[in-house]
Amino acid sequence: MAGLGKIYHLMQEGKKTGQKRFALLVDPDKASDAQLESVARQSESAGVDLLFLGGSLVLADRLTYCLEYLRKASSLPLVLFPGSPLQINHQADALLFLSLLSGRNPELLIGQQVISAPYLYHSPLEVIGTGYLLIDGGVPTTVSYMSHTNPIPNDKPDIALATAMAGAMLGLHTIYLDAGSGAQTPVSSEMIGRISREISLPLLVGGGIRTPELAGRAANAGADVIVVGNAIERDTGLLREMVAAVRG
Ligand code: 1GP
Repeated sequence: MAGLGKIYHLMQEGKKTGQKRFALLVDPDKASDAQLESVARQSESAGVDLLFLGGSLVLADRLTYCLEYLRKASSLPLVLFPGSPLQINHQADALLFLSLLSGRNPELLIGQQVISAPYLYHSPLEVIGTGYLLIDGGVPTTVSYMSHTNPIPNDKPDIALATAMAGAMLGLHTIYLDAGSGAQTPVSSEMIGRISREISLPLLVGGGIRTPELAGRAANAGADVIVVGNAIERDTGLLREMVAAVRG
């Protein structure tokens, strides 16, 4: 097993020192060549720390292409955020090994992980065990539909906290609160704060973070890694301001 490495340490060190990390999510389905080019060109100078790749439903077979493109054009770490085992690819640097702890669908709690484990166990990828919590973002999201699970209500931080505690005691390495791509309402500051104060694992937060203000709010509330997809897909020009807001 490759074990944890520099990507996890970046997150862990951020949690310890309060230095926030910004992850830009690239959806391989939607990223045109022009977008990949602009992501590669702007991300490093804007201060992006990590490039995440993946989606809860991928229709086109473009993951390898996107990885190869970004590998050549950027020196940022490439992290898979897979919606299914079909999105495992050894050309990335790391993979978030997700267990959908907020749901009660055994396939996504452990079934898919068992299927992909023998392949991942001997791979060079840094595999980061991640407790994945889907939070209600005000609109039905692809991930909620595809996973056959109900998200945790946004105004029930206690449920999210108890779930994150279970993840921590099960030995996972990070907790990811996701309101889902295109969420109307991002994860509440109260929920982020509760978990960040109680749980010593790096906390990733994403979904519906469309403005620099919302990004700054998530960071101030206690998110260690702020994940943004849609907003930058629509307007790469926002990148610099978003990262600056996260850095505070
Ligand atoms: C990653 O699903 C999010 O956690 C990304 O959400 O596309 O709404 O930024 P957005």
